[in-house]
Amino acid sequence: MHLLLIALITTMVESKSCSLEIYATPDLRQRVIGRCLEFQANLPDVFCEENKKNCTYIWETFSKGFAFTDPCHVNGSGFHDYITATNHSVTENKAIFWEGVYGLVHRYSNRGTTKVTLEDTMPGYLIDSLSFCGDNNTSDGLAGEYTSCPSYRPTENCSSSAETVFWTKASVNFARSAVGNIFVMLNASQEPVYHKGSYFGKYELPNLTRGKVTKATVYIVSASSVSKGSLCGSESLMELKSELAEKDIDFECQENPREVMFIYCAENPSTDACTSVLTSSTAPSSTLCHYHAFYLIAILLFTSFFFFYNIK
Ligand SMILES: *[C@@H]1O[C@H](CO)[C@@H](O)[C@H](O)[C@H]1NC(C)=O
Ligand SMILES: *[C@@H]1O[C@H](CO)[C@@H](O)[C@H](O)[C@H]1NC(C)=O
Ligand SMILES: *[C@@H]1O[C@H](CO)[C@@H](O)[C@H](O)[C@H]1NC(C)=O
Ligand SMILES: *[C@@H]1O[C@H](CO)[C@@H](O)[C@H](O)[C@H]1NC(C)=O
Ligand SMILES: *[C@@H]1O[C@H](CO)[C@@H](O)[C@H](O)[C@H]1NC(C)=O
Ligand SMILES: *[C@@H]1O[C@H](CO)[C@@H](O)[C@H](O)[C@H]1NC(C)=O
Ligand SMILES: *[C@@H]1O[C@H](CO)[C@@H](O)[C@H](O)[C@H]1NC(C)=O
Ligand SMILES: CC(=O)N[C@H]1CO[C@H](CO)[C@@H](O)[C@@H]1O
Repeated sequence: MHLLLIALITTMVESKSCSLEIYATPDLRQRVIGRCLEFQANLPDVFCEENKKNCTYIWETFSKGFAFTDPCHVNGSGFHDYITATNHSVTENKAIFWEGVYGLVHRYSNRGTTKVTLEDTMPGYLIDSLSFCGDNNTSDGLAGEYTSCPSYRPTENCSSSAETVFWTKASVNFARSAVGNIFVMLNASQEPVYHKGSYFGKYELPNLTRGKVTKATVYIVSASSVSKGSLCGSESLMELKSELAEKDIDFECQENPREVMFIYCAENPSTDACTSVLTSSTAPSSTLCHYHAFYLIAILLFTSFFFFYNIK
């Protein structure tokens, strides 16, 4: 019964979310305030009683950034107070930038545990995947449930939508917060793999701080198995390397790194890249198994010896 209900709800939700995708997110205020409460509740050590941020105030700083604005002509300075209100430092050596790998990079970052994406920080977490824009024809100045909003991806006719301007500001702020080694996850199917016009190329890389960021490790993820150097040595990656060098940032590049592929392959086990990762991993892990077995047997013998000795 329960299973049937869950299956029913899932199909309802799935079929509905597709048709609503282009529309402004309903209940935007409640969702942002709810996420703000949840973000702080998940980090009780950081947001202890005296450090608690006012979520109503945060919502106000966010919504005033685009309320009553023309959907395609939003002034970025409107989000300044929101960024200031939610801003926090990012743990050294943990910032990860990305393009074209939304699901994978967030499963890998594991809500800021393994690495920290913009969407794991407070400014990004509260707004992640929401669709919003202004409207002069509503009482609060925000687009209602059945109004469509221009995407976060800038287009020729709509280069300054609320979402584009918001994510630009948030990306610039995130890049400025990065310290130490940074990581960049890119998708091998995108042409070129590193694109100068992407959010990373256009807003994040130029705003990394020289001297504060010392090294960039690029992870390129491909569904097919990669011959060594074919992606890391490509023209666009060489361009990225030289752009980083201008900021004295060392460049390292890895194709289908194992720590990322184990997560990717859990969901895509039959892709070429995954069959080779799983095969190549047997050598070191089997040695490990031998050691484990050895210790287990030793411990078993030892404990059983004492067990029998005590009975006597
Ligand atoms: C939180 O912010 C709202 C809106 O700015 C304000 O009305 C309210 O008094 C603030 N609450 C606290 C506890 O400071
Ligand atoms: C919306 O209304 C505000 C205030 O009334 C006005 O300044 C602004 O130009 C209007 N925008 C559009 C797109 O009509
Ligand atoms: C954006 O707002 C700031 C401050 O209100 C103002 O100085 C600037 O001229 C505005 N920019 C545009 C493009 O309207
Ligand atoms: C955000 O926090 C970082 C790190 O603490 C700091 O360097 C930066 O100046 C802050 N930015 C704003 C807009 O407050
Ligand atoms: C890489 O991009 C392709 C094409 O857009 C997409 O199908 C694939 O899911 C992406 N890979 C990852 C790991 O997100
Ligand atoms: C909103 O727009 C509709 C049609 O464009 C118009 O009929 C209505 O009066 C407007 N409402 C307000 C509050 O301006
Ligand atoms: C942009 O606007 C122009 C003129 O209104 C139109 O011809 C063109 O198709 C639009 N381009 C896009 C990508 O929507
Ligand atoms: C401080 C700084 O370098 N800001 C830059 C961030 O990136 C954008 C886009 O390249 C530049 O316009 C800013 O000047």
